[in-house]
Amino acid sequence: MWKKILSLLLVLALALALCPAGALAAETSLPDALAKTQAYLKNVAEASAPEVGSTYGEWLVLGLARNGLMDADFLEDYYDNVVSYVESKIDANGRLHKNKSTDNSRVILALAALGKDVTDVGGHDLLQGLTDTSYVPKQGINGPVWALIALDCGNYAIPENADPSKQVTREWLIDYILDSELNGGGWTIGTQADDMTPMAVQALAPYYNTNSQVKAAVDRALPVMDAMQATASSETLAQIMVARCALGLDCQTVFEKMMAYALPDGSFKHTMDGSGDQMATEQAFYAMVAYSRMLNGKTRLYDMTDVLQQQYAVTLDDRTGGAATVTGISSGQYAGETSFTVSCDEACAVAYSTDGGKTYTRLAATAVRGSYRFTVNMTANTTIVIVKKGDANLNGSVANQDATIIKAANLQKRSLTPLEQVGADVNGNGSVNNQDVTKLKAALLQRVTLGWDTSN
Ligand SMILES: [Ca+2]
Ligand SMILES: [Ca+2]
Repeated sequence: MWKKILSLLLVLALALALCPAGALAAETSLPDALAKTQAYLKNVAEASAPEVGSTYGEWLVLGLARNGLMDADFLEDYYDNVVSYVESKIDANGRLHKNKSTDNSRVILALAALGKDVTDVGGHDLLQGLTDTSYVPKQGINGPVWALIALDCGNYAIPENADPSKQVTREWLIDYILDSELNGGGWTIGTQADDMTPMAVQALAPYYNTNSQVKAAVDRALPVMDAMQATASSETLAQIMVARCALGLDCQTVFEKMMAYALPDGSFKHTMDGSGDQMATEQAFYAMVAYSRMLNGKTRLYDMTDVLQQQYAVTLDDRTGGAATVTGISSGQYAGETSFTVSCDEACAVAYSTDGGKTYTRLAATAVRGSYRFTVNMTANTTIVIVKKGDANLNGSVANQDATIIKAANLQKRSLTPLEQVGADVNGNGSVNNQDVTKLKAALLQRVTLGWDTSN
């Protein structure tokens, strides 16, 4: 109680010293405000680890992670809480809630911000819950808006829906949002433009420069958001800040307005005559993070590819002893959907593994005059391996020894590792048997030429 009165007196003294009223808030710099609110939220999270929920959960974690705090113990505790939550809630369609697809989207955003694999959360793929056009908009425009933000945050490929006629695509989500626009611009979950307006702009921002309908709708929303500011809560101002920053527009004016809701302890009020509010504080914080990221040339608040690039880097493992030249992909780059070309002076096979080498999938190539082109979509840690066809012991050369090894394997006198099987499958039909020995021997006697694995 005394502490509260003392802090109130302190605020009063500062306010009197820095008249006129409001000047205190407006003069707080972004770095100072960020540091103060981060300290406040970190204390909250340290007192009790965040859990899945619309407060004390994903938004808290996302804000801290996007401001660079990635290694606190409570973040690992949060991840454990998410895994337990997912295991207890998720249904056969990958949905965390029977009506609200935003639950999947919100958790995806927080996990992506932490660099976690959203396609394997305790063995569940959270993207799967966002694939059905009859489910995603069940709660209204909120669903498609946050589904698009979540799918784009890691540039994720959308998994297949069981019913192809209900397959969610990015185009479908964009069209849904565009079709929901209010007359005169903006979006709502009620009857007039509300926080859905800046949220829809956040979702559409990545398409602003490439889709003229998106650009027109966003341009209509900008004056709507300006008009909203006069009567906005701190949360609405926070959403407008995130939307403007996503478009690379000035956020200083909105930031200064939002700072009028800041309290000396780093928390934020929801309304001017209210008291510190957790939801308002979390939103104000990530809005400031969005602004700070823009000023520092970092990716958008909801563009987590900067984190995922490090987490889901490709490893390129060339076992051809220098015979292969690879272009379009290199070790350490973010996978996603990637096309690359391999030129090899002998017949080679290209395979990839996403489970640390336990299994390999062979990639079919499209021939491009002397080199071969591959396209693969990778969402988790992926190793791409290039081996010479017939090189069963993976030493970079194809010799009689390899034929002997394959023969021994066929007689079950020797086992082949999954990667050795890629080299040993000389005819590329997916299995290793005597045909491969015969073909390899013929090739060694130069009676046949080994071919590439091609798609035709
Ligand atoms: Ca060999
Ligand atoms: Ca074979």
